Amino acid sequence: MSKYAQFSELDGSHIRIGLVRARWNGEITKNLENSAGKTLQDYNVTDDRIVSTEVPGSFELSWKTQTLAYHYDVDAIVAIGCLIQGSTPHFDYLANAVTNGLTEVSLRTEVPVVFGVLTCLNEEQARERSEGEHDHGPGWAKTAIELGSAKRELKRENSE
Ligand code: DLZ
Repeated sequence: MSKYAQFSELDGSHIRIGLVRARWNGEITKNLENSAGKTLQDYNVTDDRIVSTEVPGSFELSWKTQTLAYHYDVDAIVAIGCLIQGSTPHFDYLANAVTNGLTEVSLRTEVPVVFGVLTCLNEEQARERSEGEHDHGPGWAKTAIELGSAKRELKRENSE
C-alpha cells in the first residue's frame, strides 16, 4: 500500500497555477520545480496558465506567495523551497516561519497553497526527495490541480 495521496480524474485545463521557488539549495528546488511543472502540463495546465516566480530563500516564500494570491488570477500556488539543517538552530526558526507563513497566506487569501518545502537533515535526504521515484514535485502539482479546481468551482458558484 502506498502512503502517498492518490488522485483521480485530474484535469487542469481551466485553472491557473502559481509556482514560487526559493533559490537556496537551488539545484534541488530547480528539480522540484521542473518535475512539478511537467506534471502540471501532463494534466493540461498549459504554460500560459502557469505563473512562475522566484525568491532568494525559503523565508521569503510567504510574502511572494501572498503577492501572487492577491495580485494574480491564480487558483492555487505551489511554494517550493528546501531547508537543510545546519549546526545552529537557524533551521528550526526558518522551518517554523515558513510553515506558519504559508498556512497564514492560504487562510487569509483563501487561495490554496501547497507546502512544497523540503525540511531535511542533510543534502542526501533532499536529493532523495527531489529525484526519481520519491520526487515530491509531481505530488505537489497534483495537489495544486485538485485544490485549484475546487477553488475555481467555488468562484464560479459564487459569481452566479
Ligand atoms: C539563511 C538561510 C539558511 C541558513 N538556510 C537556508 C536553507 O537551508 N534553505 C533556504 O531556502 N534558505 C535558507 N536561508 C535563507 C533564508 O531563507 C532567507 O533567504 C534569508 O534569511 C534572508 O531573509
